[in-house]
Amino acid sequence: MKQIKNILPVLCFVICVFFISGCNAGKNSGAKIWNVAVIHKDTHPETLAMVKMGEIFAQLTDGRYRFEVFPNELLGPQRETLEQVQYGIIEMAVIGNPNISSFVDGFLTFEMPFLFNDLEHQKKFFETGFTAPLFKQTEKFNFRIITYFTGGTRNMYSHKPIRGLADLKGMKIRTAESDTYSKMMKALGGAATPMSFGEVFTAIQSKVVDGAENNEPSYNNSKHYEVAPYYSYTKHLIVPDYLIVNAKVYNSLSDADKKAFQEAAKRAEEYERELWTKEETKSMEEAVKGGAKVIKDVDIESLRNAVAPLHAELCKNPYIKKVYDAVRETADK
Ligand code: BDP
Repeated sequence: MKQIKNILPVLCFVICVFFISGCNAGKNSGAKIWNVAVIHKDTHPETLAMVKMGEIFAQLTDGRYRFEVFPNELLGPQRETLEQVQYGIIEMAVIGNPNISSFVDGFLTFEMPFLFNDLEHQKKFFETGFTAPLFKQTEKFNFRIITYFTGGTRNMYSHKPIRGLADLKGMKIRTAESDTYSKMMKALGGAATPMSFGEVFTAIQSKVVDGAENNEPSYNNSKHYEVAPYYSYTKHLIVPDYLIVNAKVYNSLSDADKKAFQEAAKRAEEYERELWTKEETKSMEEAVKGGAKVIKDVDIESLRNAVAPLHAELCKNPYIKKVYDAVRETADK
């Protein structure tokens, strides 16, 4: 049994390689193909941004490179696609903060609830360039972070409304796999059940959890409103996603091509943000048509107060504190 467990990831990689080369067969016009994994569907801002980045990079390099974007968890959950990038099986992926913070502590700061005031604050902070040395620290793990993508604001959803702290008592809420989220849910009086994104619908449906938390596009695209119709604006997390690339692959680029790649990434980042707000609105409209009920009168202060000690606890780590202070310095007073 243990042996089967050990060879499973290897088998998955082999299947992925066959799958990818099968998809690329016949399409190669001399361009180098870079494969990109995104867990979201083809119309999600992150997927569209990666398609756009591929077009710009191709343009800037006279068609010497082409991106093949695989949406919908086709290449597996984020943790697996991150490993595929590390091993050079695929070139790039869009990965959530919790998978990165397991390598570099400083990223844990971004998992603190109520850290950023809003998406404008998040943008302002990332524009300072403060994260450049933080991003650099992942290179020793064979991947490089090129840019961040906004992952919107996350809200809780369940079979019942959540209007404040009292409603969360004893609730089991699915979160992404992060210790910080487990501590957050505990501080809120509930419990976190960590699992990968693709497992959430069934977990709510089969009552393994009472609900989950995510931004509007993920709530709508995964049809979570069918099993958790109350979407409550708790606004507890604003967490970035990142575009990562295999370090060797990136370093193999000439200086001019690196510049083109960075330029294409910058434009993709702006494009994703541009699409985001419209996508939030459209997603909620669709979810409401599908039966979702929007709860706006949430006592956010009761949640903010309950998780305040978590900030102090995490800031005991000097590096996390340094990132935390930099984030708070960019907040509108
Ligand atoms: C999505 C994020 C993705 C997370 C996912 C989740 O874009 O990075 O992995 O939520 O909750 O909104 O697992």
